[in-house]
Amino acid sequence: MKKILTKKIAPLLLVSVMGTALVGCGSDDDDSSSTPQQQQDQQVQGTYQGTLAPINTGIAPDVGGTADIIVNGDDVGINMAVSGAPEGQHIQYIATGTACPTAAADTNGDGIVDAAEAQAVAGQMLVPLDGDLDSQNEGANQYPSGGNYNYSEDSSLAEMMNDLTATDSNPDDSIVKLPAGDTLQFEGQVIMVHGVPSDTILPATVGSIDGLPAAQTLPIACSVITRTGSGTTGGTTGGTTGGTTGGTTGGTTGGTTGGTTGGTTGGTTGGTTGGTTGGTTGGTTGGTTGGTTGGTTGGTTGGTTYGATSGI
Ligand SMILES: [Ca+2]
Ligand SMILES: [Ca+2]
Ligand SMILES: [Ca+2]
Repeated sequence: MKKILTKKIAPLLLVSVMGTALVGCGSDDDDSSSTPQQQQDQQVQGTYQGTLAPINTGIAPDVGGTADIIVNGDDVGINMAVSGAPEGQHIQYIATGTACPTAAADTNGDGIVDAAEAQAVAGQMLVPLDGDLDSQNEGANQYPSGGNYNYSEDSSLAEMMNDLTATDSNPDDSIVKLPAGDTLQFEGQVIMVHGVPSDTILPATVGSIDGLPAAQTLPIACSVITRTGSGTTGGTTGGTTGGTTGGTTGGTTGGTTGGTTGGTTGGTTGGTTGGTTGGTTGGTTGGTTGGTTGGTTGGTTGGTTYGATSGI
C-alpha cells in the first residue's frame, strides 16, 4: 500500500470527476485527479492508538500509557498519557520501524536494551514528539518530564510533510527524513519513549545515540501504532448530508476532508466520486468553491462525526 511521495504539491485542479475511475488502496490506475501527495494525505486520514509497554523491565517495569493520533484534514493531533515512568526528561518520537524492541534486542547481553540496540529494531527518529510537531528541528529537546505526564501537540499535515520530505539538516544524527518513495503511515509504525534519571547507575556496556548520556536515551517504553478509525464513518455521515453516495467513497479517503471543505464539489460531484476526487479536489479546491456550503452541511457533520465515532 505504499505510495510514492512527490516533493512538492502539484497545482490543484478542479476536474470533472463524473465517470472517473475510483482509485482503491494501492491502485495506480491512470488517475490525473489526484497527485501522489494528495493520495498520501488522504491515506493517512484517520485515528490511531498505541498502548505503551515497558522495554527494560529491570529498570522501568511500571511505565505504561496510551498515545492517540488523529489526522483530520490538515490537522494532526497527538496526545499521550504516560504513567509509571521514571523521573526525568523523556525523549519520545514516532520511529521509522515497525516493531518494538524486546529482550532479544539486547545483542551485547548486558541485560539492558540500550538506545543503539533498540534503534536496530525500532528504527530511527522520524517524528520527534517534542514541543513542535511541524518540524523536526522546531521544538527540539522540548520533551515532557516526570513519572506521570500528558503530552498534547497539534500540527499541520502539510507542514509536517514538507518537513519530512525536506533535506536533512543533520545527516549524522538519529533523526531522519522519510526515505525516498516512503510514506507517512502512522499505522504499523512505533512510538518510543526514553529516559531515566541522570543519576541512574548503568553498566559501562550500555550504549547510547547521538553522543547523549546513556541514561537520557535509555529506552523505557514502546508501542506499535494501530489504526482505530478511518474516514468511513465521516464519509457515511458526510455522504448522507453532503452527497448521495459520498458516504462510501468519501469514507475511504476521509469524510473529514470531503466534509469540512467539500461542500458544493464534495456534495454534488463528490457524491459519486467522493473518495478519491471528492476528498482531494473537493477537499482542497472545494474549500474555496464549496466553502460555506461545505462548512455548514458536509463539513460540520462529516468532520465532527468523523472524529467522535470513527473508532469502530
Ligand atoms: Ca544491551
Ligand atoms: Ca519538533
Ligand atoms: Ca538527521
